[in-house]
Amino acid sequence: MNALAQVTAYIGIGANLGDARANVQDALARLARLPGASLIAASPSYRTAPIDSSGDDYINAVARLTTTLPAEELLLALHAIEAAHGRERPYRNAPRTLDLDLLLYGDEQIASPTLTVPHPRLAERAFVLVPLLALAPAIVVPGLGPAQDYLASVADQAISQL
Ligand code: A4P
Ligand code: MG
Repeated sequence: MNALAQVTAYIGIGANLGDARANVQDALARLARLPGASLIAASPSYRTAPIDSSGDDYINAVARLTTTLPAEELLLALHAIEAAHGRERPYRNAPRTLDLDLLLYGDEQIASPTLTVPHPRLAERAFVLVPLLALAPAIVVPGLGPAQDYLASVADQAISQL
């Protein structure tokens, strides 16, 4: 019997509507229950100023999973968790109860109509880089190199650990 290959994936979690802290915690609880995935670790939560977005400060965190789900199925599972939080999409970068982004999926580079991995704006955002590096200080982003190398370029973005 072949064991299904386990892939390590990193999920970016963000919320700035409703009880954003609780939404992030609940997202982690739902990720922990996801069939075909195991929640291995979660970063601390951070309060972050909105970037290219409006409304209240965000709460952001990053989770590390191992999963046997193909990347597109994992994305669908993330959408289902967002939907459970009543996520609406009135316009791009609108304030949101919960946003789950697939940041990294093993060392794969994916460019399909519905999925781009690594997440295209990952290295431009302190709200992703800081929690990601808290979980994985030596992480290398396929196509970009060590995530650590991009920290200095986001130093002007306000972020504080809760
Ligand atoms: N999609 C493609 N690739 C991916 C991926 N790797 N992960 C597609 C997730 N989704 C991916 O996403 C739009 C479409 O992108 C999806 O249907 C999926 O097929 P969305 O979640 O509906 O829309 P969005 O969140 O507005 O877009 P996106 O691209 O996730 O926005 P960003 O660039 O992630 O920005 N400021 C702070 N402080 N904290 C935040 O969390 N988040 C954003 C969202 C802006 N500013 C923020 C924060
Ligand atoms: Mg998103």
